[in-house]
Amino acid sequence: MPNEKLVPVSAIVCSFFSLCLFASCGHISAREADPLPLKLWYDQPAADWNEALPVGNGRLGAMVFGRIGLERIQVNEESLWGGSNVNNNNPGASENLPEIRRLILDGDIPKAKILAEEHLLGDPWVDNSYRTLGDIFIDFGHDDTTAVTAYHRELDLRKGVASVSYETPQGVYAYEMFSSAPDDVMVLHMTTTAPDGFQNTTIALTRVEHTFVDAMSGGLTMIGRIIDDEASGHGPAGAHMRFASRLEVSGYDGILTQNSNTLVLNGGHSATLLFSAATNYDLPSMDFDRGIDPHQRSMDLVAKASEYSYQELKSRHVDDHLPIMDRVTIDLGGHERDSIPTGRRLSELQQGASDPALKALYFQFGRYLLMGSSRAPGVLPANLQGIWNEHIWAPWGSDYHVNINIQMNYWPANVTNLDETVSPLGDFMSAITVPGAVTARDMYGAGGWAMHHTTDVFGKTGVMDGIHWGMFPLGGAWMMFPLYRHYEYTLDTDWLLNRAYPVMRGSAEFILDFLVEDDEGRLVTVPSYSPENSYILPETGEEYRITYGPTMDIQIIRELFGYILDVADNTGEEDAFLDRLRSALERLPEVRIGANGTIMEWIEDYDEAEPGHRHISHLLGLHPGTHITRDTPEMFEAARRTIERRFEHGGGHTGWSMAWIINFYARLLDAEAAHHHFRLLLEQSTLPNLFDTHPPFQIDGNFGGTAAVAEMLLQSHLGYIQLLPALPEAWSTGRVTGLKARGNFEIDIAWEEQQLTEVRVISHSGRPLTLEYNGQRVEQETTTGEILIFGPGLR
Ligand code: FUC
Repeated sequence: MPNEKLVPVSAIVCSFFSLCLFASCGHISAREADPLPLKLWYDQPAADWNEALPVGNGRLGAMVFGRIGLERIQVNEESLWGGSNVNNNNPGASENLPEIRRLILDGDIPKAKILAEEHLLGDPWVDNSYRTLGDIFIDFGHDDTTAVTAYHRELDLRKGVASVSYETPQGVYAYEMFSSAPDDVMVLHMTTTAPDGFQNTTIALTRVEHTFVDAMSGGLTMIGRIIDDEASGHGPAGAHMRFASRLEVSGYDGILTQNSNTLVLNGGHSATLLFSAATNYDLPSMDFDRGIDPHQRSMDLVAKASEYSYQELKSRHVDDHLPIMDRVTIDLGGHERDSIPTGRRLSELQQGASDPALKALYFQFGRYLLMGSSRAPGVLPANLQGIWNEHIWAPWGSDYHVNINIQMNYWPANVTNLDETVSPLGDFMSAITVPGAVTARDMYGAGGWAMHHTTDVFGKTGVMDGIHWGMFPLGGAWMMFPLYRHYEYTLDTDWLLNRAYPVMRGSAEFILDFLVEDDEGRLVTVPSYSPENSYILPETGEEYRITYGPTMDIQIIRELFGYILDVADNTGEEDAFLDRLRSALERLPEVRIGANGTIMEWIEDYDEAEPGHRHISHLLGLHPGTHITRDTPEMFEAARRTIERRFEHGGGHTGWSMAWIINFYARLLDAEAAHHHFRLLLEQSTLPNLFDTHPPFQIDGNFGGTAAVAEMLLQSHLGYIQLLPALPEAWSTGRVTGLKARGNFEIDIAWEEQQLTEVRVISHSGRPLTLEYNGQRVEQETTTGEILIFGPGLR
């Protein structure tokens, strides 16, 4: 608990602060203000999945449609995957690697590509998908669904509750649903005021494949097993993961009938459905485990939850969820539009309406989605769709792409005060080091561990999807950024030394062994690529991706080695490994500016096959990296030019790409460009339920957009805290509370007419604090738990 004693930085600050508290003016610290309602709401049922509303507890997710008559609730369990644990390292890799390297370094790219396809590409070829668990259907048995009035559907982000209500000639029907982390079940509570209560309300649980559903003991039980057949061409055939789910009716005051695979309610005015599910997936082994009984697990979870009344379950859920959401509040003004249904509001924004409050809602929705897809009771990190997926074969398998996407998922985690969401990522990356060590050894003859551009829950670390997409041996090294960042924000040394550091060090060990000398004596990565752009090979005019020493690799290595050396500085550790890191750093190629004034994407100044490409990998040093800053003015300017060139050729066309661009502009301290592109993210790449669209739905853009808002208001990557570094005119008056800065500081900021009026800092670490605002700086010693308040001009 922070020490609530206010430390008077100056008498003026204190009197300013107390004045504001009572005057309830724009300066007021939001900690004392009433929380704003945070709701997505609609006056119509969801027409399709992209209009349905998500609930999630990190493991169990649902999309609530709010359909009248026949309601659909699509459900997920985070680990339900097709496929199996397969070693997909090409057995011919290490034998052919020297020749492939020689060809690349000699410039014979066409031949190198042919050999790489033969000997580096994953073997066996495997790809599979995260899969839907199925649907709950509730047929309310209405005679006439057109006679409905007063329809309302909403998602309350603070409470984590989706609800639907409408009136029929018989009475009001209403229900609410949430996914509870403390009880690890999903709960749906429905009521009616119809005098005769529910009439023939039929509940079904379905899934299109590999499942049977039985009604038994007052509930529905689904038992399933994934079967992959030979014909699918997606990897080894066989009966794979087992899964189960259980739906029970509890606290019901009418007559429950059980048919062969449905439940029917007659009479009674309220009923609670409890739902849970499980698979026999085991994260530490990245495999399924015959000893786990998913049926028993889901039965047990539901049985345990049924000991509580609905109100108790709801309180337990809200008491857990709301304080986490409320750690951060944001007010950018413009709340008059809160009374417009969210879908309409978004289309009005798309037609030019100004709506800062919708942007604040989008920011909070990103936090809500990260909480819902990446925390206990779940064990897996958020995938390309978080945990929400209606498909058997999802786009890109709804997997774990690590050439931008899963990294982006975690950009908002610490800065928006959701430290616990990083934990599943830490566990996942620790588990990946086991197959990753086999890949490092068998493909590259290297120590440490490596993975390429994508993986799945079974931890495949060989090259997937083809050489053109997958030749990215530094995917794992980039994934070390969120692990180290978690330490930078929390200063949790247990996390650093016992979880992050061993994984980071293994990644660096791989890199040291993987680097080879080119004919200029530089150390380069080979083979590799710049995700996922092609260059024109000058000699032939053909397009290739496979290359050596692409700029992104060099920037990744500088960051990762820098983290490890920082840790060594703090722990005083010294060993030969650290010396190897230091000398390798000195021999890396320089990041250079090309003839057209942009940062060179490759080690040669090639023309890009797609100059407007969605990946802008060579700006990693600007964001999320830390090497391109206003202190490197030429690079800073070249970075801006690089983005402009992408736009001149149609860039920024996917949701996540636009989200990255907003972060770039925030780091370039260009408030108006950041804001303009945030608008474009909402205009072009946002679905009616505020999900990001690639297209189709992909959650990374939500997380990247959320991180970008934080980045506009607060940055701390340079060793000090920049306040309102990219505050746009459109957000001229506002406040934010509870953002986190590196060094374990918690920050509230209020501003008016684009000028900082108040900043309040809680020092959780007791470390020295440096704040910067508009060219002014203040440096201050702090003690743990101290609260510091500064007014305009940081006085
Ligand atoms: C990367 C991107 C694609 C897509 C996929 C899931 O490979 O290039 O645009 O987002 O991940």
